[in-house]
Amino acid sequence: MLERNPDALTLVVASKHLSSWSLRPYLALAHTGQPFGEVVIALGQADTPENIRKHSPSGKVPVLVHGALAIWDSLAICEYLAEQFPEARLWPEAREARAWARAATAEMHAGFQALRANMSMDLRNMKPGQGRAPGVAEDIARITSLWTECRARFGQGGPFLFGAFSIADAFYAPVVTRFVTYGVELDAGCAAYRDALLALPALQAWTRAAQV
Ligand SMILES: N[C@@H](CCC(=O)N[C@@H](CS)C(=O)NCC(=O)O)C(=O)O
Repeated sequence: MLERNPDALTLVVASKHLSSWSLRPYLALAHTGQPFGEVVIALGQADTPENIRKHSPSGKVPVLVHGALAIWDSLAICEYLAEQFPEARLWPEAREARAWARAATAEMHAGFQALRANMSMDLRNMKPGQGRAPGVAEDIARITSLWTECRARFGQGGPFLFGAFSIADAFYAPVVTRFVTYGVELDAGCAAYRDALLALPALQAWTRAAQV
């Protein structure tokens, strides 16, 4: 059982080299600066479903455990963190930017099936040129045009989609690592955004931990 201290935060994640869903709330939680514990469940083992079910009613991770409360689903976790730790400014402050950030995040949460199916996150291998199945080029084109538009409209205050780091960046971080793994070439603006995300200490720590 996890600790039931009402203030303790524990993020239950799956194998760090593979679980794009887990990386997203990890980055958001790291951004809050709150101390938190982690439980890592290995994917693809005989006891994986059983281990996940100990923490998650949906049978999927990530799950954030906050005291007696368990929150499943990466987006619900990020929304909860934004509410609990408003000083972390996980959503942009300006109304229009916040609406766009939520739409961009929802688009990632619900979409880009071809990219997900054919370029799954893999932080241990380089696979340049692989994964170019039908629909993938269209997903990449939509993502890069969205990044370009967010940066042009809202990116003046920093290197991320809405200037400062936000939940939208947490959601696109696994796309950035896929673009590296599968050797997807980017124009200068998108490459600068990719490199800003890759330089995030929390993403670097996750990637290091994913190697073992
Ligand atoms: N919509 C969920 C998806 C979570 C998900 O698919 N998690 C995968 C790990 S990357 C999982 O738990 N897979 C275990 C299984 O399906 O047995 C979220 O956003 O958290």
